[in-house]
Amino acid sequence: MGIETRVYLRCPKCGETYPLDYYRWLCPKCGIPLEVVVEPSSKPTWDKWKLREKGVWRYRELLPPIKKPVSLSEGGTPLIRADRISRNLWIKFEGANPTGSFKDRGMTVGVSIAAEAGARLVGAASTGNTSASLSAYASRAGMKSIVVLPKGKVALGKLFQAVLHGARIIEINGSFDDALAALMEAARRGIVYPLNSYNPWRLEGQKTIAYEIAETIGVPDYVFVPVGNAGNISAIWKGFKELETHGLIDRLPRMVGVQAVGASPLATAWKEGREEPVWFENPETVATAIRIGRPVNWYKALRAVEESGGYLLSVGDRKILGAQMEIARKVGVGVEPASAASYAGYKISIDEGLLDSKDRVVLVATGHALKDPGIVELVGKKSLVAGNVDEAVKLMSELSRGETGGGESKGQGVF
Ligand code: AN7
Repeated sequence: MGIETRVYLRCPKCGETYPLDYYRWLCPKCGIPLEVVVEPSSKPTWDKWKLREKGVWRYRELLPPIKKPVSLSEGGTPLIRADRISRNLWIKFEGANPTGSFKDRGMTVGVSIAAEAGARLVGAASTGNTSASLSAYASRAGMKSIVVLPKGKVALGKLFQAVLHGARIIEINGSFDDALAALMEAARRGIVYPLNSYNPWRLEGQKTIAYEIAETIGVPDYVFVPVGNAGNISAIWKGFKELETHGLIDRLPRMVGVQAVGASPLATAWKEGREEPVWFENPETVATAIRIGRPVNWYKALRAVEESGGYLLSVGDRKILGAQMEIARKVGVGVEPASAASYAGYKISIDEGLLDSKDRVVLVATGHALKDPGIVELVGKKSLVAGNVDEAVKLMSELSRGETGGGESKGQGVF
């Protein structure tokens, strides 16, 4: 049946290519993660894609060919216009994925590849979301999973998911970067098939974020992405470039990467005009998902930002929490702190004149608010206590008149 899709690996730095190999992650010359190249056997077209069900596999011409994907119907997430903030602002709500984060897009491809590679035990180091996603997809595939987590630093919702789906959990006294070092050593010894950011296959699923944005509203002027290991921003940029290569779009967006101040190896390098990251040995931020000091995909990410004409910046924890609350209250979308970093970065960009209100901007909201319920006190929990039904009714009456201070307006009814 005609020509087959061609899949091989390429070093993003030196350009050297390598034949398809599920166990090769790094360029032997440059020591950085390789990227996957998919040369489709049939021409991808929007018309063809639009006839299919929404989700990652709708775009299968540009994905590694997999006969029977391990899938939970990931992708196809809402792109919500944030009218109450700006008519030119959209939020790509990745919290709507099966396990509540964009990681599912990568994991459907990654676990499918692990199955093709004959793996029975898959593993990942994680700040939380990767472990939640990996454990769910491993269960779906009938595989076992091991996750290595920085002890005491993973948000409760994510830890619960890993427990629920039956992952073997190792909590390491150290940072995410230590967890990753351990996992990759186990992978080198053949103990476990690694589905970490070193593994280029997951990024193939994540690039579909770009396809969905372009399909829904065309190409925006800017895409804001929270950056940890820097895989996602690289994947989204790869996605847009592929659409251009195949004649499906005729321009490209600028990519903006947002890090937390306490974990900003790339944003710091950008600010200081350096070509390599400034490693953070003790990263710290309320946005635990992006509490990463040595981002594995730094090279791809810096190139994505540079090539696209975008920039990197960092935002403080207070701004992240404020942004989280504002999206929740002005848009109705609940996101976890790391995801709110993109909105915090957007606000700073508007204030500093880096963006114009006419620019069309998409914020990638990477994970669901329910992932991290532990910060309820930080967000400022406000509730009133009623001893019985009558008291509760009385409190509501007072609230409606703005008398108890719980309502937004003072002295007026809420309605
Ligand atoms: C909500 O789960 O790295 O820059 O181990 O969970 O591609 O790393 C999570 C990352 C942004 C950063 N937002 O993405 C993990 C992990 C959320 C995240 C990121 C993560 P990358």
